[in-house]
Amino acid sequence: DPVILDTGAVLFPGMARRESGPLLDAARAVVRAAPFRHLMTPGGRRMSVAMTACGEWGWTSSLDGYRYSRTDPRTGAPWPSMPDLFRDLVRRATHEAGFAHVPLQSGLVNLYRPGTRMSLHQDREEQALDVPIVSVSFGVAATFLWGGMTRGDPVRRVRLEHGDVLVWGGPSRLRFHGVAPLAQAEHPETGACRVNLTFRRVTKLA
Ligand code: MD3
Ligand code: FE
Repeated sequence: DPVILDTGAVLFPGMARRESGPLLDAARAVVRAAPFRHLMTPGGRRMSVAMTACGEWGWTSSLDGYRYSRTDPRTGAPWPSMPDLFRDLVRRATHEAGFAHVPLQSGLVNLYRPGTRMSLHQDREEQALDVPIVSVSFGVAATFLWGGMTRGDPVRRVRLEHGDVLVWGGPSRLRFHGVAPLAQAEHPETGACRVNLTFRRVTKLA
């Protein structure tokens, strides 16, 4: 059953667990076409999360800033298309959480190895802040850091497990969030890793 974490933030524990094999296979196909890479932050740091993307728009970062690109900057080719299995899951989660608009323009694939973390940040490069973000977690469980509207606000720790699906909309869309360093652990489907899929709408609603 869904758990309301906060206004607009709905957790569906294990929603993607039954289909994790095919979903992870689809993610591997994306990674074959657009391999994982460690992006640089505008501040000159190498991100410990390895990333790639699928769909119409891919999120990238470099010394020049954060941006969405229609093509993989490594190759100039369009990002791999978004697998139908991803679309179906995102539609289902978005509707069950009660939102009207489904975030299907961008699918980010994040790979966490032991020790990988994501520091507190806001997702605000998108022009459709009224459309929720959907995220899906696989493999080794992580501690998600759920902050407030300013960086210094207190942070809640939420465990994200294999197959968990989260929808973040309304006032939760702009909260600071991050991921604590991944523990050394094993999962039968991903080994020592955690894989996170994050879906967004990038452009303004017509
Ligand atoms: C809450 N990824 O890619 S997913 C990111 O686990 C990102 O890889 C984390 O933060 C990860 O930007 C968290 C869950 C998530 C994604 C976006 C959010 C939570 C969010 C945007 C607003 C509020
Ligand atoms: Fe984020």
